[in-house]
This record gives sequence, structure tokens and C-alpha cells, in this order.
Amino acid sequence: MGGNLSNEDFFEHKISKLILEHSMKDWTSFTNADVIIVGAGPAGLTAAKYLADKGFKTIIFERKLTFGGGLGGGGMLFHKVVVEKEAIEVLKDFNVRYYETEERDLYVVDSFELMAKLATGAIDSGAKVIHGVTVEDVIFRENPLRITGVAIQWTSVIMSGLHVDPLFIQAKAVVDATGHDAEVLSIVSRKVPKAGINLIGEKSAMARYAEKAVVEKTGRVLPGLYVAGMAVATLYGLPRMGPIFGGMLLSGKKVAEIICSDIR
Ligand code: 48F
Repeated sequence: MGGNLSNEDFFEHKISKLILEHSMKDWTSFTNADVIIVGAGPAGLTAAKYLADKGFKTIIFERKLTFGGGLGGGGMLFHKVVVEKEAIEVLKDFNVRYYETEERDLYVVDSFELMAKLATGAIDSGAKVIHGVTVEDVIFRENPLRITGVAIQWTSVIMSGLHVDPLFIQAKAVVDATGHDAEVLSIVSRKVPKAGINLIGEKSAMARYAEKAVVEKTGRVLPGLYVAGMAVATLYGLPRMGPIFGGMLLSGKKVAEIICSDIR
């Protein structure tokens, strides 16, 4: 073999170059964001849209290679979820179709549509979703105590068991939207004892009450650290609600409003 090599013989490296250059452009612009949201479930995606709509540089880190969190499974894999009338305003903002039922204050939504449109809404508003990345720690400052960012790692590195140091990303606000495990709050409770965070743990189902309480308790946990979605229930010992999602949407919206007024 041998002979002259043409441009076409050296094509594949261009694919790599374009991916690496453009990824790095994104990554370097986000090492310092306004808001970091941990988890691309319903609460995190909803919060991201409303924050990005207000012009805040918002980044979501999602551990998995997908989005939607617990939404994807609908109710026991049936592809519908229920949403209360109080959350219809959010469905409208995301252009999600909803269907009336014989229960006057309850609507039914296709779980796949909800999950896809929440993600599209967040992205179209300018939020950046980076998937395959796990938040494994926070950054903090003392006197006064404040959370100023997170430590991140490729999920695949964590799964491999390799010992690799993380990278740091800083922001004015970090939102724990990690769902039932409240992972960021759990890290802070162990590693920043001065924060005095004590996760009570979610309780058994009491759906109506849980839906209201989760929104009421959504908000700032300490300077720089906020909680939304099911992580609220884990922090404050609220009941679970199962596949009714108005509370998750309204919690995401509320945390965005609180952050907007805190960091503007
Ligand atoms: O669990 P998830 O959907 O949380 P949510 O937005 O909604 C809860 C409901 O789905 C449901 C419910 C309400 O009816 O009971 O469970 O509060 O989404 C959380 C997302 O966070 C990701 C996880 O993969 C999921 O997509 N996640 C969790 N921990 C981390 C993380 C982490 N440390 N780093 C990055 N992503």
C-alpha cells in the first residue's frame, strides 16, 4: 500500500475536533454560573426555565444520560401522570397538553410529553443541561457560612471506581433538585456540620397534603443553597405523593422566584 493521502483520508479527526472545541467553549463559559441546578427531574427543569427566562446563567448537572427523573416511569410504568389545577399555569408556560377528568381539580398529562417539554422549555429559555455528570460535593465558605458551588465528576468515572479528582463549578445559588435522596443536602449535612442540616426523611403517602407542603417548604436552606422538589420532603420529613406532579412543577417555579429575588 502507500500512495498519496487525500483530505478525505483525514476526515474523522475533524469530528473529534469540532466536538472537543465546542464542548470546551460551553464548559469554560459555565465554570462560573449564576445558578447550578442539580438534577434534571421535573423540579429542576421547571426551575431552570424560569431562571433562564429572567436572564440568569443557569446550568443543570444531571447524573444520567437522560432527563425527566421520576417522570419517565409515569405511574407504575403507565404513561400518564396527574396534575392539579393550581399547576396548569406551568403546563401552559411549557406548552404541555392536559386533559380534563371527572375530578374537577385534577388533570391528566402524558408523562413522556411532560418530560420532553419540560426539557425543551428549559433549553429553549437558555439553560444548559450537561448530562452524565454527578455532583459529588459542594464548595463552602465560613463567616458567614455560604455554599458557593459544587464539585463535579463524570458519572462513568464514579461507576468505574477510579480515584479521580473532580472539577469545581461556582455559582451564586445551588439548587438541590435531586429527588428522594436529597443528595446535595445529604453531602452538606455530613461534610459541613456547621450548616446544621438534618435530613428527617420522607414519610409514607398522603398525597394532597404532601403536594401543598412540598411547595410551602421549598426555598433557601442556607445562603447559596436551595431545595426544590422531592428533596424538600426528604429534608423536612413530609409525606410522599406518588405520580401526581403539580407540586414538583410549582416547587420548581417557586425556587426560581426566590433565587431571582435573592441574587438579582
Ligand atoms: O427524582 P427526580 O424526578 O426529582 P424531582 O424533580 O421529582 C420527583 C418526582 O420525579 C417523583 C415524585 C413526585 O411525584 O415522587 O419522584 O424532585 O429527579 C432528580 C434527578 O436528579 C438526578 C437524578 O438522576 C434525577 O434525574 N440526580 C440525583 N442525584 C444527582 C443527580 C447528583 N448527585 N448529581 C447529578 N444528578
